[in-house]
Amino acid sequence: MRTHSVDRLGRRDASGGEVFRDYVYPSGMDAARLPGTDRPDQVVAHVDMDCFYAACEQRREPDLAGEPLVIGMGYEAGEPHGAVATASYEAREYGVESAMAISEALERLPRRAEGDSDADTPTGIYRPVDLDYYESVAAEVKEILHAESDTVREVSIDEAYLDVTDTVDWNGAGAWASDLRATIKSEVGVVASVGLAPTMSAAKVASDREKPDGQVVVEPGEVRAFFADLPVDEVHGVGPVTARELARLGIETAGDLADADPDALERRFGERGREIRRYARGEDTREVTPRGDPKSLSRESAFTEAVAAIEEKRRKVTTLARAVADRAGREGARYQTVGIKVVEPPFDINTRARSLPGPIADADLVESIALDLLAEFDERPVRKLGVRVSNLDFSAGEQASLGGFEGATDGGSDEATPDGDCTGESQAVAGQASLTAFDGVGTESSDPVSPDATDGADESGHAPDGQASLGDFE
Ligand code: TTP
Ligand code: MG
Repeated sequence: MRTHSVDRLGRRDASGGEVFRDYVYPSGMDAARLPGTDRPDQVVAHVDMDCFYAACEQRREPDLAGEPLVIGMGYEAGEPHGAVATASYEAREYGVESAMAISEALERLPRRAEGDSDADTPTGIYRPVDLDYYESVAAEVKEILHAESDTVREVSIDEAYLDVTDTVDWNGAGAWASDLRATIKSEVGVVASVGLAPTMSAAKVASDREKPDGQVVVEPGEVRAFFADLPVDEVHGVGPVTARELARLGIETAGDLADADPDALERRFGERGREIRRYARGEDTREVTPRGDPKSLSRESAFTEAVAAIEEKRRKVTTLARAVADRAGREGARYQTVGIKVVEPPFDINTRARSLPGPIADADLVESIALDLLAEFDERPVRKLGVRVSNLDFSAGEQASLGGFEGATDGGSDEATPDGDCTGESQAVAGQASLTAFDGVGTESSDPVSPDATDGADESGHAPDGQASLGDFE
Protein backbone atom coordinates (compact mmCIF):
# COMPACT_ATOMS: atom_id res chain seq x y z
CA MET A 1 0.00 0.00 0.00
CA ARG A 2 1.42 3.37 -0.98
CA THR A 3 1.03 6.45 1.09
CA HIS A 4 1.22 9.91 -0.38
CA SER A 5 2.08 11.82 2.71
CA VAL A 6 5.41 12.95 1.28
CA ASP A 7 6.15 15.32 -1.51
CA ARG A 8 8.48 14.14 -4.22
CA LEU A 9 11.50 14.91 -2.09
CA GLY A 10 10.20 13.09 0.90
CA ARG A 11 10.21 16.22 2.99
CA ARG A 12 6.74 16.25 4.41
CA ASP A 13 6.40 13.98 7.32
CA ALA A 14 3.29 13.55 9.37
CA SER A 15 5.35 12.50 12.37
CA GLY A 16 6.25 16.11 13.17
CA GLY A 17 9.55 17.13 14.64
CA GLU A 18 10.91 17.36 11.13
CA VAL A 19 13.39 19.99 10.18
CA PHE A 20 10.80 21.40 7.84
CA ARG A 21 11.51 23.09 4.60
CA ASP A 22 8.47 24.81 3.20
CA TYR A 23 10.12 26.62 0.32
CA VAL A 24 9.52 23.69 -1.98
CA TYR A 25 8.30 25.12 -5.25
CA PRO A 26 5.30 23.09 -6.28
CA SER A 27 5.44 23.09 -10.04
CA GLY A 28 8.24 24.06 -12.42
CA MET A 29 9.57 27.59 -12.45
CA ASP A 30 8.63 29.98 -15.20
CA ALA A 31 10.79 29.16 -18.10
CA ALA A 32 13.01 32.24 -18.09
CA ARG A 33 15.54 31.74 -20.84
CA LEU A 34 19.22 32.46 -20.90
CA PRO A 35 20.32 34.47 -23.92
CA GLY A 36 21.08 32.21 -26.82
CA THR A 37 19.63 29.10 -25.27
CA ASP A 38 16.27 27.45 -25.24
CA ARG A 39 16.91 25.99 -21.84
CA PRO A 40 14.84 27.08 -18.84
CA ASP A 41 16.67 29.05 -16.22
CA GLN A 42 18.30 26.91 -13.57
CA VAL A 43 18.66 27.37 -9.85
CA VAL A 44 22.17 26.14 -9.09
CA ALA A 45 23.68 25.87 -5.64
CA HIS A 46 27.41 25.60 -5.07
CA VAL A 47 28.46 24.33 -1.67
CA ASP A 48 32.04 24.68 -0.50
CA MET A 49 33.20 23.83 2.97
CA ASP A 50 35.21 26.41 4.91
CA CYS A 51 38.89 25.63 5.57
CA PHE A 52 37.83 22.05 5.18
CA TYR A 53 40.77 19.98 6.46
CA ALA A 54 41.19 22.36 9.39
CA ALA A 55 37.46 22.19 10.12
CA CYS A 56 37.65 18.38 10.20
CA GLU A 57 40.48 18.53 12.72
CA GLN A 58 38.47 20.97 14.80
CA ARG A 59 35.46 18.70 14.73
CA ARG A 60 37.59 15.80 15.93
CA GLU A 61 39.32 17.89 18.56
CA PRO A 62 37.03 20.72 19.66
CA ASP A 63 39.83 22.44 21.61
CA LEU A 64 41.28 23.45 18.26
CA ALA A 65 38.22 25.59 17.46
CA GLY A 66 39.11 29.27 17.12
CA GLU A 67 42.84 28.52 17.03
CA PRO A 68 45.26 29.41 14.24
CA LEU A 69 45.54 25.92 12.78
CA VAL A 70 47.67 24.85 9.84
CA ILE A 71 47.24 21.51 8.10
CA GLY A 72 50.40 20.45 6.32
CA MET A 73 50.77 17.98 3.51
CA GLY A 74 54.01 16.08 3.83
CA TYR A 75 54.31 17.65 7.26
CA GLU A 76 55.58 15.78 10.29
CA ALA A 77 55.35 17.00 13.86
CA GLY A 78 58.20 19.33 14.70
CA GLU A 79 59.62 19.38 11.14
CA PRO A 80 59.71 22.28 8.66
CA HIS A 81 58.91 20.12 5.60
CA GLY A 82 55.79 20.00 3.49
CA ALA A 83 53.25 22.45 2.15
CA VAL A 84 50.16 24.01 3.63
CA ALA A 85 47.04 22.13 2.55
CA THR A 86 44.85 24.61 4.34
CA ALA A 87 44.79 26.91 7.31
CA SER A 88 41.99 27.99 9.62
CA TYR A 89 40.75 31.52 9.08
CA GLU A 90 42.55 32.54 12.28
CA ALA A 91 45.85 31.33 10.78
CA ARG A 92 45.08 33.05 7.46
CA GLU A 93 45.19 36.36 9.32
CA TYR A 94 48.93 35.85 9.64
CA GLY A 95 49.29 35.34 5.89
CA VAL A 96 49.35 31.54 5.95
CA GLU A 97 47.65 30.13 2.86
CA SER A 98 47.16 26.95 0.87
CA ALA A 99 50.15 25.71 -1.15
CA MET A 100 52.64 27.80 0.86
CA ALA A 101 55.75 25.96 2.07
CA ILE A 102 55.47 24.99 5.72
CA SER A 103 58.85 26.66 6.27
CA GLU A 104 57.36 29.96 5.12
CA ALA A 105 54.21 29.43 7.14
CA LEU A 106 56.40 28.89 10.20
CA GLU A 107 58.06 32.25 9.60
CA ARG A 108 54.69 33.96 9.58
CA LEU A 109 53.16 31.92 12.34
CA PRO A 110 55.64 30.09 14.59
CA ARG A 111 54.69 26.69 15.89
CA ARG A 112 53.16 26.64 19.34
CA ALA A 113 55.27 24.74 21.81
CA GLU A 114 53.81 22.53 24.53
CA GLY A 115 52.24 24.66 27.27
CA ASP A 116 52.97 27.91 25.45
CA SER A 117 49.53 29.38 24.93
CA ASP A 118 50.59 32.82 26.06
CA ALA A 119 50.07 35.51 23.65
CA ASP A 120 53.03 37.85 23.29
CA THR A 121 54.00 36.30 20.00
CA PRO A 122 51.16 34.69 18.11
CA THR A 123 51.70 31.00 17.53
CA GLY A 124 49.89 28.37 15.52
CA ILE A 125 49.11 24.70 15.80
CA TYR A 126 50.41 22.50 12.99
CA ARG A 127 48.93 19.13 12.06
CA PRO A 128 49.59 16.63 9.26
CA VAL A 129 46.91 15.75 6.71
CA ASP A 130 44.67 12.80 7.62
CA LEU A 131 42.85 12.30 4.35
CA ASP A 132 40.93 9.19 5.39
CA TYR A 133 39.29 11.09 8.17
CA TYR A 134 38.50 14.10 5.98
CA GLU A 135 36.97 11.81 3.38
CA SER A 136 34.68 10.28 5.96
CA VAL A 137 33.54 13.75 7.03
CA ALA A 138 33.12 14.77 3.37
CA ALA A 139 30.96 11.70 2.80
CA GLU A 140 28.64 12.80 5.59
CA VAL A 141 28.30 16.22 3.99
CA LYS A 142 27.73 14.75 0.53
CA GLU A 143 25.11 12.49 2.02
CA ILE A 144 23.14 15.54 3.08
CA LEU A 145 23.59 17.12 -0.35
CA HIS A 146 22.37 14.01 -2.16
CA ALA A 147 19.34 13.89 0.08
CA GLU A 148 18.69 17.52 -0.88
CA SER A 149 18.73 17.16 -4.66
CA ASP A 150 18.62 14.38 -7.20
CA THR A 151 21.21 16.22 -9.29
CA VAL A 152 24.49 16.69 -7.45
CA ARG A 153 27.86 17.04 -9.11
CA GLU A 154 30.67 16.50 -6.66
CA VAL A 155 33.75 18.32 -7.86
CA SER A 156 36.23 17.88 -5.04
CA ILE A 157 36.44 16.59 -1.52
CA ASP A 158 34.74 19.67 -0.15
CA GLU A 159 32.57 21.12 -2.91
CA ALA A 160 29.61 20.24 -5.05
CA TYR A 161 27.01 21.74 -7.32
CA LEU A 162 23.32 21.00 -6.83
CA ASP A 163 20.59 21.61 -9.34
CA VAL A 164 17.67 22.70 -7.17
CA THR A 165 15.54 24.19 -9.96
CA ASP A 166 12.56 22.01 -9.12
CA THR A 167 12.57 22.63 -5.41
CA VAL A 168 13.79 26.17 -4.69
CA ASP A 169 12.50 29.43 -6.08
CA TRP A 170 14.36 32.71 -5.85
CA ASN A 171 12.20 34.01 -2.99
CA GLY A 172 13.05 30.97 -0.93
CA ALA A 173 16.69 30.66 -1.96
CA GLY A 174 18.13 32.45 1.06
CA ALA A 175 16.07 30.40 3.50
CA TRP A 176 17.03 27.21 1.72
CA ALA A 177 20.72 28.07 1.87
CA SER A 178 20.66 28.95 5.56
CA ASP A 179 18.76 25.81 6.35
CA LEU A 180 21.22 23.66 4.42
CA ARG A 181 24.16 25.31 6.16
CA ALA A 182 22.54 24.85 9.55
CA THR A 183 21.89 21.19 8.77
CA ILE A 184 25.51 20.59 7.78
CA LYS A 185 26.74 22.43 10.85
CA SER A 186 24.55 20.61 13.32
CA GLU A 187 24.68 17.17 11.76
CA VAL A 188 28.28 17.01 10.63
CA GLY A 189 29.93 19.68 12.75
CA VAL A 190 31.70 21.57 9.97
CA VAL A 191 30.85 24.84 8.27
CA ALA A 192 29.79 25.35 4.66
CA SER A 193 29.42 28.41 2.48
CA VAL A 194 26.71 28.34 -0.17
CA GLY A 195 26.09 30.29 -3.34
CA LEU A 196 22.88 30.20 -5.39
CA ALA A 197 22.70 31.55 -8.91
CA PRO A 198 21.22 30.76 -12.30
CA THR A 199 24.57 29.46 -13.61
CA MET A 200 27.27 27.19 -12.29
CA SER A 201 30.03 29.78 -12.55
CA ALA A 202 28.04 32.45 -10.75
CA ALA A 203 27.06 29.97 -8.03
CA LYS A 204 30.70 29.12 -7.50
CA VAL A 205 31.78 32.73 -7.21
CA ALA A 206 28.80 33.37 -4.94
CA SER A 207 29.75 30.63 -2.49
CA ASP A 208 33.18 32.23 -2.17
CA ARG A 209 32.05 35.81 -1.76
CA GLU A 210 31.04 35.76 1.91
CA LYS A 211 33.33 33.04 3.21
CA PRO A 212 33.60 31.81 5.88
CA ASP A 213 30.12 30.79 7.06
CA GLY A 214 28.48 32.77 4.31
CA GLN A 215 25.81 32.57 1.68
CA VAL A 216 25.04 34.68 -1.34
CA VAL A 217 22.07 34.53 -3.70
CA VAL A 218 22.51 36.00 -7.17
CA GLU A 219 19.20 36.23 -8.94
CA PRO A 220 18.75 35.99 -12.69
CA GLY A 221 19.48 39.36 -14.21
CA GLU A 222 22.02 40.22 -11.51
CA VAL A 223 24.82 37.98 -12.64
CA ARG A 224 26.68 40.44 -14.80
CA ALA A 225 26.61 43.16 -12.17
CA PHE A 226 27.67 40.62 -9.56
CA PHE A 227 30.68 39.69 -11.66
CA ALA A 228 31.71 43.23 -12.55
CA ASP A 229 34.46 43.72 -9.96
CA LEU A 230 35.63 40.14 -9.92
CA PRO A 231 39.35 39.79 -10.68
CA VAL A 232 39.57 38.36 -14.16
CA ASP A 233 41.43 35.23 -13.06
CA GLU A 234 38.31 34.16 -11.18
CA VAL A 235 36.28 34.00 -14.37
CA HIS A 236 35.63 30.41 -15.34
CA GLY A 237 38.20 29.26 -17.89
CA VAL A 238 40.71 32.04 -17.15
CA GLY A 239 43.96 30.82 -15.64
CA PRO A 240 46.95 32.81 -14.47
CA VAL A 241 48.67 32.96 -17.88
CA THR A 242 45.57 34.23 -19.68
CA ALA A 243 44.97 36.63 -16.80
CA ARG A 244 48.46 38.10 -17.28
CA GLU A 245 47.88 38.51 -20.99
CA LEU A 246 44.50 40.09 -20.38
CA ALA A 247 46.13 42.47 -17.89
CA ARG A 248 48.50 43.58 -20.66
CA LEU A 249 45.40 44.47 -22.67
CA GLY A 250 44.11 46.49 -19.73
CA ILE A 251 41.53 43.86 -18.81
CA GLU A 252 41.68 43.26 -15.07
CA THR A 253 38.14 42.54 -13.97
CA ALA A 254 35.33 40.40 -15.24
CA GLY A 255 33.54 43.66 -16.03
CA ASP A 256 36.45 44.73 -18.27
CA LEU A 257 36.36 41.37 -19.99
CA ALA A 258 32.59 41.52 -20.43
CA ASP A 259 32.94 44.90 -22.17
CA ALA A 260 35.95 43.94 -24.30
CA ASP A 261 35.73 43.74 -28.07
CA PRO A 262 34.91 40.10 -28.89
CA ASP A 263 36.75 40.22 -32.23
CA ALA A 264 39.93 41.46 -30.56
CA LEU A 265 39.65 38.70 -27.99
CA GLU A 266 39.17 36.13 -30.71
CA ARG A 267 42.22 37.39 -32.60
CA ARG A 268 44.29 37.06 -29.45
CA PHE A 269 42.88 33.86 -27.89
CA GLY A 270 40.91 32.17 -30.64
CA GLU A 271 37.38 30.96 -29.97
CA ARG A 272 38.26 30.70 -26.30
CA GLY A 273 38.49 34.50 -26.23
CA ARG A 274 34.80 34.70 -27.03
CA GLU A 275 34.02 32.00 -24.56
CA ILE A 276 35.71 33.62 -21.57
CA ARG A 277 33.96 36.87 -22.49
CA ARG A 278 30.64 35.03 -22.39
CA TYR A 279 31.49 33.65 -18.96
CA ALA A 280 32.44 37.15 -17.79
CA ARG A 281 29.02 38.37 -18.97
CA GLY A 282 27.37 35.71 -16.85
CA GLU A 283 26.44 33.53 -19.81
CA ASP A 284 27.12 29.95 -18.88
CA THR A 285 24.99 27.28 -20.45
CA ARG A 286 26.43 24.37 -18.53
CA GLU A 287 23.99 22.23 -16.65
CA VAL A 288 24.67 20.41 -13.44
CA THR A 289 25.19 16.82 -14.44
CA PRO A 290 26.01 14.09 -11.99
CA ARG A 291 28.81 11.75 -12.98
CA GLY A 292 27.38 8.51 -14.19
CA ASP A 293 24.59 6.65 -12.53
CA PRO A 294 24.45 7.01 -8.78
CA LYS A 295 25.66 4.06 -6.74
CA SER A 296 22.95 4.52 -4.20
CA LEU A 297 19.85 6.58 -3.56
CA SER A 298 18.97 7.83 -0.13
CA ARG A 299 16.68 10.06 1.80
CA GLU A 300 17.36 11.24 5.31
CA SER A 301 15.72 13.48 7.78
CA ALA A 302 16.61 14.95 11.14
CA PHE A 303 14.55 15.40 14.25
CA THR A 304 14.85 18.81 15.85
CA GLU A 305 15.70 16.99 19.07
CA ALA A 306 16.76 13.42 19.68
CA VAL A 307 13.76 11.07 19.73
CA ALA A 308 13.58 7.76 21.58
CA ALA A 309 9.90 6.91 20.96
CA ILE A 310 9.69 3.79 18.82
CA GLU A 311 6.58 4.78 16.89
CA GLU A 312 7.93 8.18 15.93
CA LYS A 313 11.11 6.61 14.61
CA ARG A 314 9.17 3.96 12.71
CA ARG A 315 6.93 6.59 11.14
CA LYS A 316 9.91 8.51 9.90
CA VAL A 317 11.59 5.41 8.51
CA THR A 318 8.38 4.47 6.73
CA THR A 319 8.16 7.90 5.15
CA LEU A 320 11.79 7.81 4.08
CA ALA A 321 11.52 4.27 2.72
CA ARG A 322 8.53 5.30 0.59
CA ALA A 323 10.36 8.39 -0.65
CA VAL A 324 13.47 6.41 -1.58
CA ALA A 325 11.49 3.72 -3.37
CA ASP A 326 9.57 6.43 -5.19
CA ARG A 327 12.76 8.11 -6.28
CA ALA A 328 14.28 4.83 -7.43
CA GLY A 329 11.14 4.28 -9.46
CA ARG A 330 11.52 7.67 -11.12
CA GLU A 331 15.17 6.97 -11.89
CA GLY A 332 14.34 3.56 -13.31
CA ALA A 333 16.55 1.87 -10.74
CA ARG A 334 16.09 -1.49 -9.12
CA TYR A 335 18.04 -2.21 -5.97
CA GLN A 336 19.52 -5.21 -4.30
CA THR A 337 20.49 -3.73 -0.95
CA VAL A 338 18.36 -1.78 1.49
CA GLY A 339 20.01 0.06 4.34
CA ILE A 340 19.33 2.50 7.11
CA LYS A 341 21.39 5.16 8.77
CA VAL A 342 20.80 6.02 12.39
CA VAL A 343 22.53 9.01 13.91
CA GLU A 344 22.74 9.00 17.68
CA PRO A 345 23.70 12.18 19.50
CA PRO A 346 26.08 13.83 19.01
CA PHE A 347 27.34 12.49 15.67
CA ASP A 348 27.50 8.72 16.00
CA ILE A 349 26.55 7.30 12.68
CA ASN A 350 25.33 3.72 12.54
CA THR A 351 24.57 2.01 9.29
CA ARG A 352 22.86 -1.31 8.75
CA ALA A 353 22.02 -2.96 5.47
CA ARG A 354 20.58 -6.11 4.09
CA SER A 355 21.04 -7.48 0.62
CA LEU A 356 18.63 -9.51 -1.46
CA PRO A 357 19.50 -12.27 -3.89
CA GLY A 358 18.61 -10.10 -6.89
CA PRO A 359 17.52 -6.57 -7.80
CA ILE A 360 13.95 -5.57 -7.08
CA ALA A 361 11.75 -2.50 -7.09
CA ASP A 362 9.26 -2.86 -4.29
CA ALA A 363 8.39 -0.08 -1.89
CA ASP A 364 6.75 -2.44 0.62
CA LEU A 365 9.90 -4.48 0.85
CA VAL A 366 12.08 -1.40 1.30
CA GLU A 367 9.82 -0.35 4.13
CA SER A 368 9.73 -3.70 5.86
CA ILE A 369 13.48 -4.25 5.64
CA ALA A 370 14.20 -0.73 6.85
CA LEU A 371 11.82 -1.15 9.81
CA ASP A 372 13.35 -4.49 10.61
CA LEU A 373 16.83 -3.00 10.65
CA LEU A 374 15.57 -0.17 12.83
CA ALA A 375 14.46 -2.61 15.54
CA GLU A 376 18.00 -2.74 16.91
CA PHE A 377 17.67 0.95 17.79
CA ASP A 378 14.21 0.72 19.36
CA GLU A 379 15.34 1.89 22.75
CA ARG A 380 17.92 4.41 21.66
CA PRO A 381 17.57 8.16 21.21
CA VAL A 382 18.11 9.13 17.63
CA ARG A 383 18.63 12.52 16.03
CA LYS A 384 18.53 11.56 12.41
CA LEU A 385 17.36 8.67 10.27
CA GLY A 386 18.06 7.73 6.70
CA VAL A 387 17.04 5.02 4.29
CA ARG A 388 19.15 3.98 1.34
CA VAL A 389 18.92 1.58 -1.52
CA SER A 390 22.12 0.48 -3.23
CA ASN A 391 23.53 -2.14 -5.56
CA LEU A 392 21.49 -0.37 -8.16
CA ASP A 393 20.53 -1.84 -11.47
CA PHE A 394 19.52 0.58 -14.19
CA SER A 395 19.11 -1.98 -16.92
CA ALA A 396 15.65 -1.77 -18.40
CA GLY A 397 13.49 -4.83 -18.31
CA GLU A 398 11.00 -6.64 -16.29
CA GLN A 399 11.17 -6.42 -12.58
CA ALA A 400 12.33 -9.68 -11.10
CA SER A 401 9.55 -11.71 -9.66
CA LEU A 402 9.22 -10.98 -6.00
CA GLY A 403 8.25 -14.51 -5.23
CA GLY A 404 11.82 -15.68 -5.36
CA PHE A 405 13.04 -13.02 -2.99
CA GLU A 406 10.54 -13.04 -0.25
CA GLY A 407 12.59 -15.17 2.04
CA ALA A 408 15.28 -12.54 1.87
CA THR A 409 13.64 -10.37 4.49
CA ASP A 410 14.32 -13.12 6.92
CA GLY A 411 17.97 -13.18 6.19
CA GLY A 412 18.38 -13.95 2.50
CA SER A 413 21.16 -16.03 1.14
CA ASP A 414 24.74 -15.73 2.21
CA GLU A 415 26.07 -14.96 -1.23
CA ALA A 416 28.29 -11.94 -1.55
CA THR A 417 26.94 -9.16 -3.76
CA PRO A 418 29.22 -7.72 -6.45
CA ASP A 419 30.45 -4.75 -4.43
CA GLY A 420 31.34 -6.83 -1.45
CA ASP A 421 28.29 -6.28 0.70
CA CYS A 422 27.42 -9.37 2.58
CA THR A 423 23.90 -10.57 2.37
CA GLY A 424 21.88 -11.82 5.25
CA GLU A 425 20.63 -10.18 8.35
CA SER A 426 22.46 -7.03 9.31
CA GLN A 427 25.84 -8.38 8.37
CA ALA A 428 26.49 -5.79 5.77
CA VAL A 429 27.85 -2.34 6.48
CA ALA A 430 27.42 -2.59 10.20
CA GLY A 431 28.84 -0.43 12.95
CA GLN A 432 30.51 2.93 12.52
CA ALA A 433 31.03 2.24 8.88
CA SER A 434 32.93 4.61 6.68
CA LEU A 435 30.30 6.44 4.75
CA THR A 436 32.48 6.49 1.68
CA ALA A 437 31.31 3.02 0.88
CA PHE A 438 27.81 4.28 1.37
CA ASP A 439 28.18 7.28 -0.84
CA GLY A 440 26.30 8.21 -3.96
CA VAL A 441 28.92 9.07 -6.54
CA GLY A 442 32.64 9.58 -6.71
CA THR A 443 34.40 12.90 -6.67
CA GLU A 444 36.70 14.58 -9.06
CA SER A 445 39.45 17.06 -8.54
CA SER A 446 38.32 19.85 -10.76
CA ASP A 447 35.32 21.64 -12.06
CA PRO A 448 33.58 20.55 -15.16
CA VAL A 449 34.95 22.72 -17.91
CA SER A 450 34.13 22.99 -21.54
CA PRO A 451 36.57 21.21 -23.82
CA ASP A 452 38.24 24.30 -25.15
CA ALA A 453 38.56 26.11 -21.87
CA THR A 454 41.94 24.57 -21.28
CA ASP A 455 43.35 27.32 -19.15
CA GLY A 456 44.39 26.59 -15.62
CA ALA A 457 45.53 23.04 -15.18
CA ASP A 458 47.76 23.14 -18.24
CA GLU A 459 49.38 26.39 -17.40
CA SER A 460 49.69 26.37 -13.70
CA GLY A 461 49.05 23.05 -12.10
CA HIS A 462 45.83 24.55 -10.86
CA ALA A 463 42.52 22.97 -11.57
CA PRO A 464 40.49 25.02 -14.05
CA ASP A 465 38.52 26.70 -11.31
CA GLY A 466 41.73 28.05 -9.85
CA GLN A 467 42.10 25.52 -7.07
CA ALA A 468 45.70 24.53 -6.69
CA SER A 469 46.36 20.85 -6.47
CA LEU A 470 49.10 19.49 -4.33
CA GLY A 471 48.41 16.02 -5.54
CA ASP A 472 46.45 15.13 -2.49
CA PHE A 473 42.95 15.66 -3.75
CA GLU A 474 40.81 12.72 -4.54
P1 TTP B 1 39.45 24.64 -0.70
O1 TTP B 1 37.97 24.56 -0.68
O2 TTP B 1 40.09 25.36 -1.82
O3 TTP B 1 39.97 25.34 0.60
P2 TTP B 1 39.43 25.28 2.08
O4 TTP B 1 38.18 24.49 2.18
O5 TTP B 1 40.53 24.83 2.97
O6 TTP B 1 39.16 26.80 2.41
P3 TTP B 1 37.97 27.72 1.92
O7 TTP B 1 37.27 28.15 3.18
O8 TTP B 1 38.62 28.87 1.24
O9 TTP B 1 37.10 26.91 1.01
O10 TTP B 1 40.04 23.19 -0.64
C1 TTP B 1 39.46 22.14 0.12
C2 TTP B 1 40.53 21.32 0.78
O11 TTP B 1 41.43 20.83 -0.19
C3 TTP B 1 41.37 22.10 1.76
O12 TTP B 1 40.83 22.13 3.06
C4 TTP B 1 42.66 21.37 1.72
C5 TTP B 1 42.74 20.80 0.32
N1 TTP B 1 43.66 21.62 -0.50
C6 TTP B 1 44.95 21.18 -0.68
O13 TTP B 1 45.32 20.11 -0.19
N2 TTP B 1 45.81 21.95 -1.40
C7 TTP B 1 45.46 23.15 -1.93
O14 TTP B 1 46.29 23.82 -2.54
C8 TTP B 1 44.13 23.60 -1.73
C9 TTP B 1 43.68 24.92 -2.31
C10 TTP B 1 43.25 22.81 -1.01
MG1 MG C 1 36.58 24.82 0.84
